Amino acid sequence: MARGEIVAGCLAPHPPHLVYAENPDQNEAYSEGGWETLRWGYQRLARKLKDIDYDVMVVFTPHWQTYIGTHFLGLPSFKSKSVDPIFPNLFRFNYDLTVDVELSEAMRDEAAASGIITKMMRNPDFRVDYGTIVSCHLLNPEWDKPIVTISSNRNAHYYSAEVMNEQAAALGRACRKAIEESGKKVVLVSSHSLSHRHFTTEAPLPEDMSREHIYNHSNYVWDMKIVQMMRDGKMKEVIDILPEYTEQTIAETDAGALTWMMSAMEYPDYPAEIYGYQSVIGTGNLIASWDPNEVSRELVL
Ligand code: 2X7
Ligand code: FE2
Repeated sequence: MARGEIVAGCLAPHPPHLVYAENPDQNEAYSEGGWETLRWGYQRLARKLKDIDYDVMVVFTPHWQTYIGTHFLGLPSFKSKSVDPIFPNLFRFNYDLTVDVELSEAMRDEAAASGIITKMMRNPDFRVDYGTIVSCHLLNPEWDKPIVTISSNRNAHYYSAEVMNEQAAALGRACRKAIEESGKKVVLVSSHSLSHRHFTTEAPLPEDMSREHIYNHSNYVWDMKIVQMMRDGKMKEVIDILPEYTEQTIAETDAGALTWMMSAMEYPDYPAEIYGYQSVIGTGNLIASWDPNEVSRELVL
């Protein structure tokens, strides 16, 4: 069997606003659009992924929060309605997705062997979180590939952002090993915003773009620093300063997803592809991709 490989890594933010703005059949709410910079960036990245040969998308999400160990989806399909707890006005999405249980179990086994507490989610009534659904829908609106979701163990809150960084890096190493042994081609998805201070009130029309802007200048400067380091191929350095960045901007990197993905990809030293940056209800959101194949790697923006 050929060695499995990670064929791309995507930073894929999940504000439900982006799905709301697209008006897909699966979502019950109706919008007049909005947040085009991010949506057009997603559309471009989704087109690139169509040209990449891959078997499964593996998503690490901040909105499946587990306090004892890291959990993995463990049934071949999940079907239900996902309602955003903060924005039920925007996101009531009917999903019907398939899971690569074999790869999920292999990653769990490898993580467990490295000393990480783990569990498979085998409850058929489990509701898949909106982070998974938003990122997967925007990267692959056809939903024609199986996924695996990995939960966010809340080390950052129980211990510290430094402990989270170490634990998520260990999980990344274990997942890489499992992927290589599986023989599969895998797209990794790190589902989250960058800076994460957000407004506590919403515009009467949520998609009124005259009301949208970054929460404060400090968050903007930090986000741009991180984007520049990604462009410069300095992912080890980004992960090293992540605890400080996370604290200063209340970044959603607290979940461990970016650390997990970069560790699994062995800290790329080549430039990230940048697809767009825009605020959503004040948070900073970047769409980026790491393409290990230098033939298909592009300078996008
Ligand atoms: O989960 C989110 C988020 N990360 C950013 C913005 C708005 C809503 O939901
Ligand atoms: Fe979020």
